[in-house]
Amino acid sequence: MKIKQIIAANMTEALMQIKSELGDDAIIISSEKTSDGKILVSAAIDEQEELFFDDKEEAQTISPSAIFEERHLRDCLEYHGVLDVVASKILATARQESQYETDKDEKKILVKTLKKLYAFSEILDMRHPVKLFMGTSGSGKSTAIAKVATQAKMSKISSCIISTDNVRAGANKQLEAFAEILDVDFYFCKDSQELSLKVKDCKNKYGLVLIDTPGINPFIEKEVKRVSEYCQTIQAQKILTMDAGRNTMEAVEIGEIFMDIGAQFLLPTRLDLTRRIGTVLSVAACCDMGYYAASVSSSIANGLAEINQETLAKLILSED
Ligand SMILES: Nc1nc2c(ncn2[C@@H]2O[C@H](COP(=O)(O)OP(=O)(O)OP(=O)(O)O)[C@@H](O)[C@H]2O)c(=O)[nH]1
Ligand SMILES: [Mg+2]
Repeated sequence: MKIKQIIAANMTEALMQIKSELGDDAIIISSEKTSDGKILVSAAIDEQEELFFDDKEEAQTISPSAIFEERHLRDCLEYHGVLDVVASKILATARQESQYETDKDEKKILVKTLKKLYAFSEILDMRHPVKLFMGTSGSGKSTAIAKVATQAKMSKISSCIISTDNVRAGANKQLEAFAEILDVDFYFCKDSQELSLKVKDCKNKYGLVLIDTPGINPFIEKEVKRVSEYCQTIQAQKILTMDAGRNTMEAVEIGEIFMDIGAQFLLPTRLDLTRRIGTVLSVAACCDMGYYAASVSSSIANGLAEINQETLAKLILSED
């Protein structure tokens, strides 16, 4: 990434200089007034292929009067290890949002920013009664499903669990045992045809239909194809479980593979073992996924934690 600082009489002049020196793809990192009333703008150009951020939006609409003290937020994003392109997008959107906030309160601006950038789902969103969970092996699919079934039960919503995992020995036994404890009906489908029929039937009988899929290695085409077939066959809210502590670039690469087969929402797991949420923020942004919920314990009784713009802002700012 190439970074350049420019001092100009006003923002329009600064933007023109940035454009001519760094080109159309430059991203504004910060802007502040100097003691002699000029404007100091830092801009960067990412030499890697940009994942999705279009800074032209900002260049046209940012107002010089909308300066918010963004240093702390920038430090927080760096601490969490958020990918540069995602951090730039968050900061640029925060600058846009700060134009409408008279008190320039960092938390308020961040909450609005996150609301604008990300989609958030409720755990028991009944508009999507069929929920399919996918992810790499051991990423927490079955645990998450058992937690959702528990939460549904507590809210007096009937649910059933369908397993399609015929790969790992004992995988069904474990989930079946959970289902028995929870007093939730459990079914097994060996292929997408069976699954399609079962889902049709279950949709009429239960409030929620929770589908578990085999844990896959996303770099093995044959394994991806298996889950892709399930995704294509049924209409469902498709949720990717992902260990929040994974390496960020690796996680984005994996996220993109799951996005290609239909994953729409991210369910970060093992957040209890993670202090930095750069992976979570980067995967959702780069793979265009909303947040479903977070898993913060291995204990099923603890349920999933809701993720929304407020809880996410709190995590980013590392507030207790
Ligand atoms: N600490 C912690 N452990 C978790 C969490 N979620 C799941 N686990 C643990 O991670 C392990 C794997 O979880 P599973 O739910 O079996 O993962 P899976 O994706 O269904 O695994 P496969 O079916 O083998 O692909 C288990 O030991 C869980 O108890 C979490 O949020 N926090
Ligand atoms: Mg499992």
